[in-house]
Amino acid sequence: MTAREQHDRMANAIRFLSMDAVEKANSGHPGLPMGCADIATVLFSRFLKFDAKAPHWADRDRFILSAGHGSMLLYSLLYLTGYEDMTIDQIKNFRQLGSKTAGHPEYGHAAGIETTTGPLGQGLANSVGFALGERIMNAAFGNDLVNHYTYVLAGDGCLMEGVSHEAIALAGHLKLNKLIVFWDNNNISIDGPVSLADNTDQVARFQACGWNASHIDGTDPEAIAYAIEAARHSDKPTMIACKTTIGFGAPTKAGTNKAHGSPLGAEEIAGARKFFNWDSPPFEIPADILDAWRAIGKGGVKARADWEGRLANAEPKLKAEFERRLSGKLPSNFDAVIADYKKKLSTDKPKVATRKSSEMALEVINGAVPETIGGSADLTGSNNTKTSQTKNITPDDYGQRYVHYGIREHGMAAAINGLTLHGGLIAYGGTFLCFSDYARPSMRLASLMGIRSIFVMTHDSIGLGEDGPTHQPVEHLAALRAIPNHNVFRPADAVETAECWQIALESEKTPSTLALTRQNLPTVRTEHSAKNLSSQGAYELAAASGEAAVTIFATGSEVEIALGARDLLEKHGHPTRVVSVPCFELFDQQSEDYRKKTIGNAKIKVAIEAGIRQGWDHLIGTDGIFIGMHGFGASGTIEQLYPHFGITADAAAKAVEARLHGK
Ligand SMILES: Cc1ncc(C[n+]2csc(CCOP(=O)(O)OP(=O)(O)O)c2C)c(N)n1
Repeated sequence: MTAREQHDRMANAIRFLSMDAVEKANSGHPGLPMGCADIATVLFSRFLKFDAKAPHWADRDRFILSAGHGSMLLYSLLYLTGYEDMTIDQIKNFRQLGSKTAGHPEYGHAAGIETTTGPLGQGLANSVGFALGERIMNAAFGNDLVNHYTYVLAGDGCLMEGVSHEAIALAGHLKLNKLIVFWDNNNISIDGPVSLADNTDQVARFQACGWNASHIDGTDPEAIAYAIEAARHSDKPTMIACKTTIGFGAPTKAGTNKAHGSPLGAEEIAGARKFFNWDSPPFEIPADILDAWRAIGKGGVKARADWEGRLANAEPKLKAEFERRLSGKLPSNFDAVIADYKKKLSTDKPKVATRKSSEMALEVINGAVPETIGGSADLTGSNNTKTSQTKNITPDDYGQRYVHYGIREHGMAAAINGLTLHGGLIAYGGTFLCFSDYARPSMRLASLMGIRSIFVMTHDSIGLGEDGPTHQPVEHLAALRAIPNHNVFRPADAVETAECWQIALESEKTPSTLALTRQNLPTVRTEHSAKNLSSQGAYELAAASGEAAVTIFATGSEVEIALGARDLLEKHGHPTRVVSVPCFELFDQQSEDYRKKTIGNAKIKVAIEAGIRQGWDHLIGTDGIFIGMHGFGASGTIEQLYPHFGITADAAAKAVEARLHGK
């Protein structure tokens, strides 16, 4: 058999596993794997550094299928190369409940799936974080331990999504030359030809963003190999525009949108079997071809063993630090550092905005945790995300710890996910809470994947003042709380802010958003507690003088208002307690006993939060009093806005008294 024949048969193994799995599932996308099988075969057989039996090897090359609808391409590759998670039964159970072969690749389902893709553009945008993570880790640990490529397969959809532009501009700016993107340039998307909606010269676009980019025939193994080889020696990121045919080999559906999102049908598959001269039944791969693929799966064994040798011989401190960072565990003195810092805060009682408290906490954290990588989407001075330890990462110096993401909230959040998924790093990035909307698709995926991405969202209410309603978040806390597995923190003072940061860093499987104020707030936690009270989600901050008639729940800046309302009510003879609620999600995870005790039996329950009511009824009941926002904010000073919207201690006390007096 010639080398070309061997290549073709190996590529056809991907094609038939994909066609047959989609057919059996009666759902899925056969077109992409059929069109891109040559690209994948060349990449995996000749370039990708990996060992299928050690899928978590830290220095493996990463392969990201950004066009997640073509998931069968990835699943086929994982099966063929011998990843233990990916058995032939998993392939047969494509898209069935409980299988590892979900409709779109899901991080954590099977080793070898580096990130969850499906929402188009995300994988490409994640890859910027992966490639940057590689450079950062390389700068910290050297070529011997960290030296790998990030390969991405993206479709027309990924390139049409807006996030792609943020991602490629950032990658070009940072000169991430070990990032190599294949564009499946097949001219087809779901509605039909791409020309229905797009005529962008993608090669020119990537070039304009500082990439190498060129066109190749994506079905010619030598052209593919030549392009990859050139990309690996480039000083810029590379985009290879691969001309392919969607559903290649399907007699009538190839090259049309009919090969995109549904099974090909028995007749079409029979035609493809003829076309490729493939006579194996579904899910059976000829032994010589499976052997050849399995050999590729073992191709990286020596490279991995050599790497393990280098790690074993590395300077012991460096080795220990490398291993600690990759394990995701914080330095052993971390808790003590935070405890000391909290003690100091309760004594100093600073009156600062929680965005400033966050910066103060980060100054301590970044000093103790060298793997944090900060950043902001062009609001560094407002988000207070930069500390003395975090100097700018530039193309000339990846050994630093701060990313100026530019005005690219979505690209930033996706890159943060990529940095996190790369391993060895804890990434956080900031913008205004209102613009979490721009980052939300990636924030949601962080939650779905269960990873430790951290989002610093300042200017968290009308308290930001004159910028007005375009910048004043109203529904954002509720909207973020609606995402499963996402801790939304709204700390009330510097102590709670330190506690929330501690929890965010310790939550290895849950992303966090910290909602922080622009305006100054007093320290309300004036008595030191060794315990992290915020970890309970809600706790009694001020007890009532007698049996409580009123409980006021509040978060963030409104805790001060709640304490003011308590003073007024107590003066008027109504025993009132205040419960601070820094995190709904953590409160919901407490024991029923604790929740009952914390919510309490006071006749009147009040919530104060400068956002919408949604979500509060589970604490105050539908008959509780809500002091907050009922629509958009307004432009004015903070001193005007809180009274204007009725969010004051006086208004809260009056509402309670009206209720007490039966009005
Ligand atoms: C953000 C997002 N929007 C829409 C979709 C639905 N969708 C899945 S594939 C696809 C078309 C993608 O076209 P292309 O990238 O050219 O893939 P091909 O048809 O060539 O496989 C669309 C619109 C999605 N998965 N993600």
